Amino acid sequence: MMNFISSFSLITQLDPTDYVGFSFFVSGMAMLAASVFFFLSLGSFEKKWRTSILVSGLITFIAAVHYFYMRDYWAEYADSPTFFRYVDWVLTVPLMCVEFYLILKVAGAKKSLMWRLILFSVVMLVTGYVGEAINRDNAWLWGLISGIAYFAIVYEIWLGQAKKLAREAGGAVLSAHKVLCWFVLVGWAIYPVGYMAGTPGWYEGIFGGLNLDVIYNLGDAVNKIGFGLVIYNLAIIASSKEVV
Ligand SMILES: *C/C=C(C)/C=C/C=C(C)/C=C/C1=C(C)CCCC1(C)C
Repeated sequence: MMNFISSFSLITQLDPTDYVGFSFFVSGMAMLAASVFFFLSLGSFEKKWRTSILVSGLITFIAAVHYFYMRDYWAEYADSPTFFRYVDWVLTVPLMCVEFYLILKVAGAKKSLMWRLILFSVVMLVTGYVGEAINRDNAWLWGLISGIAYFAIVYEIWLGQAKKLAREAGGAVLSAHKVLCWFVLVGWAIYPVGYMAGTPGWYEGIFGGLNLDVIYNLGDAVNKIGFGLVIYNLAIIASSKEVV
């Protein structure tokens, strides 16, 4: 009977022992819950913080929608949904760059800072996609270029203009900026590990035993929800003081 039903059903069954599929499932649910949380909290903040919270919710919501699709893709084909993974990232990572700009606006951040971060992030992702999907034989080289763009982002926020603005803003903005910087340096470093686990190269012996999708799914949940919560916390503190 079960087989009869599943042969006609529109969705493929996710095997409960399939831990990769499970990580897609859990990550998607966590991201959906976070979106509901951010959207419903919108009313409790002063106007100037609402855009930041809205963007936090959009980041997790865009990811959740992609995760539901990627979960089914995995269940159906037992293959990495590489294309949709990168579509998700190319929408959400620039939005994370926008978050830096939004919180630093109080110190006079210019749009050029935002566009610079977005440009670096797009270079990082496009070259990563080429290495993973198009030119896998040279994955190490594309990964290296991608890594340089990643470090350009790290430099900009840790030591560059963004850091200077955060220092000028001081207080809760500076603290939030610091935590976001750690997310980018440590949390985002999860991704190159996933990349090395899933592409051919000299590093295969080191990371080859790990599963690319599990690592990416973990990274997304930690970073997207974590980023949102840092912004949420900042908005709470700033709204209650009515200054900053
Ligand atoms: C929500 C999604 C996020 C925060 C995705 C971040 C992705 C990265 C930081 C990816 C970085 C990569 C490298 C630094 C080198 C290898 C290729 C990538 C694209 C995996």
